[in-house]
Amino acid sequence: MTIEEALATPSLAADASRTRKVLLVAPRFHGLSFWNMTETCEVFGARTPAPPTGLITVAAMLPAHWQCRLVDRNTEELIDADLEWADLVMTGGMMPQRLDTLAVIEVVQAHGRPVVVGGPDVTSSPEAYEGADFRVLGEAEGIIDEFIAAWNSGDRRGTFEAEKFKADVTKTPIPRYDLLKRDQYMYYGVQFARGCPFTCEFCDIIELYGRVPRVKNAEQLLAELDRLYELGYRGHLDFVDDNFIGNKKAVKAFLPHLISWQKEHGYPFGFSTEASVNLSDDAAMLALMREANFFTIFVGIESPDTDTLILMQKKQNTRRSLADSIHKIYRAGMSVNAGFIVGFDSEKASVADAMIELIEAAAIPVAMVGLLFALPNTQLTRRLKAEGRLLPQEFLYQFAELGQGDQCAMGLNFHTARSRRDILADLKQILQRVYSVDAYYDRARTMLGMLDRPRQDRSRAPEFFQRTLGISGRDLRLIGRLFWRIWRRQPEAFGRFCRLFFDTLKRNPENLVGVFMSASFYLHLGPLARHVVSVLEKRIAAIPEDGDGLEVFGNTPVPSRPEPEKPFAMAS
Ligand code: B12
Ligand code: SF4
Repeated sequence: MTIEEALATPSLAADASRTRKVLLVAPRFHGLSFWNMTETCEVFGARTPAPPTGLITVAAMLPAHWQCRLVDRNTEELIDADLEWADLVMTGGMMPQRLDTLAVIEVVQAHGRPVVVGGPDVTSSPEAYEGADFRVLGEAEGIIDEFIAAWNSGDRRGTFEAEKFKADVTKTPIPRYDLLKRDQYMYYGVQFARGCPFTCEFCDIIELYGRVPRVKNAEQLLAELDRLYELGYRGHLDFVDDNFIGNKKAVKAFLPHLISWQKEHGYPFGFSTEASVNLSDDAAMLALMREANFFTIFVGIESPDTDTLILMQKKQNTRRSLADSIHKIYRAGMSVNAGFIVGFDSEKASVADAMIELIEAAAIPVAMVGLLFALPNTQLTRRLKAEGRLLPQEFLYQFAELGQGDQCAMGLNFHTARSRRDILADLKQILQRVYSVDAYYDRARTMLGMLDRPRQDRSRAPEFFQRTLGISGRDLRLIGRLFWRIWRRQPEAFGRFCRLFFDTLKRNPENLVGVFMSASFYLHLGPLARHVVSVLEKRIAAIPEDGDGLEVFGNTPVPSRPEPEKPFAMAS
């Protein structure tokens, strides 16, 4: 039944016009992770890096007379009173949130409330969420109206599946940023495009959002910025696009509007995003992004080995010097964080030295190096399954029990081509080398030496410190906190940090923000690297000399799903 049909039925029309109270619950991310940036968040006075942009986007699609509230389990507890208030709970997210999503479903149902799940993991693995009352699969724009109509017509169970890649993102409403509590997050997300034109074998983006990037229009995106500005938000905004330059023509048409908006408002926002490395080939794009005030880019480099890049279908990373490409981005004024993966079939021998050399030559301080993980619903997973090499999902839960392995240490959910022990040892060696204090700060210094941040006209900025130093008052307070925290928590890095700070202050004060970012990331990444190394050591020790190469913990190689990391106690 459509909304129009439902409204034509008198009793249902009365029901449809009733206010509903919808509680959105963002599930907690499981375990320690490269991305949860715990220590960095503490410096920023935040509790988690970023808000659940998907859930607040869905909230904006609900009928205007429905009331919404958000509880983010990464920053606060879900209490009885929240559930008693709600008529309906909506939840869901990505894979590392699955255990908590399942726990939320149980608790909500125990309170006699219906629960709707959606988001990338629900879409990729709907079978894991059969217990939910409603499952909404795919992009909500294409399907949420059907759910609303079904709910209004009295249905209390169902699965709704959007047609793939058909959602018209030019109709996506402004996310309900008003539901967020500002101090809980380091940065907010905005989305311009969905989808990526490339076909990397391990990636689920193209399965979830398609290969033809769909973009919002400029007015729509600027209206989102207006809303954030009105709400008083300033500072870091992440374009959560899968590949910001996926549709270059559309982005180049949009960026001049973004630049004008930034100029008119005195540059209240600094942007980050994710882009493929061919960004470095496009001088015009780099110049536009620089002028719009993009300050950092996440790039998937994956491997130093050309054969491996070809096997994973990442041809855009071949036929180039990866280090030179990264340096071009630095010279355009943007720092680079990059992803690297170990464990591909084509690795003939150790890749550790080559990967370390590349990370050092490119001077990438924040390098996310992890084990290959076959995500559900990818070309890689289908191939491994066909080859009989895919391990059951439960295999990985045992590493979660090893003191919360993060996603970097949780990979290899398949029978590897190369010795498993050697792959794990490679990752261990890489992390030990690249995250020593000296190696990290050396890369940060080299990167900052190349980084050419623009000097923007900030005369229209509303805050004094933004006009003079390009730093908001809030950020300035955080700098004091950063010095104190490094002194207390990472005394071994304090000397290197101070030297980098004073050098940059003398040579290029525009780059000071880069110094603070690098140092605050290292507060998290230094200890995280040591933790991951300890998990890898346990994994290596659990491989029997004469076994089939898989880790064995206790008597059962494949244990059942563990309980959620924190017993889901309700606070009243
Ligand atoms: C930003 C982002 C992050 C941020 C997280 C910010 C946050 N707090 O959410 C960071 C950088 C921290 C991150 C990390 C990771 N991420 Co991530 N991330 C993204 C990215 C690029 C954008 C997410 C976003 O905001 N999208 C914008 C919103 C509007 O889209 P959406 O969430 O899909 O929501 C739509 C629908 O899904 C649906 N929907 C969403 N929620 C709900 C709920 C209900 C009830 C309903 C009805 C519908 C619904 O409706 C929305 C509108 O259409 C996505 C890719 C993508 N395009 O979404 C990957 C993605 C979500 N990440 C992914 C992964 C794997 C990870 C990591 C594990 C590893 C990695 N790739 O680095 C880590 C784990 C982090 C951890 N702590 O453990 C996968 C998830 C795959 C899966 N099957 O679950 C994705 C899909 C892509 C990818 N391969 O990287 N990520
Ligand atoms: S370039 Fe990035 S988003 Fe695009 S397919 Fe490859 S890994 Fe996925």
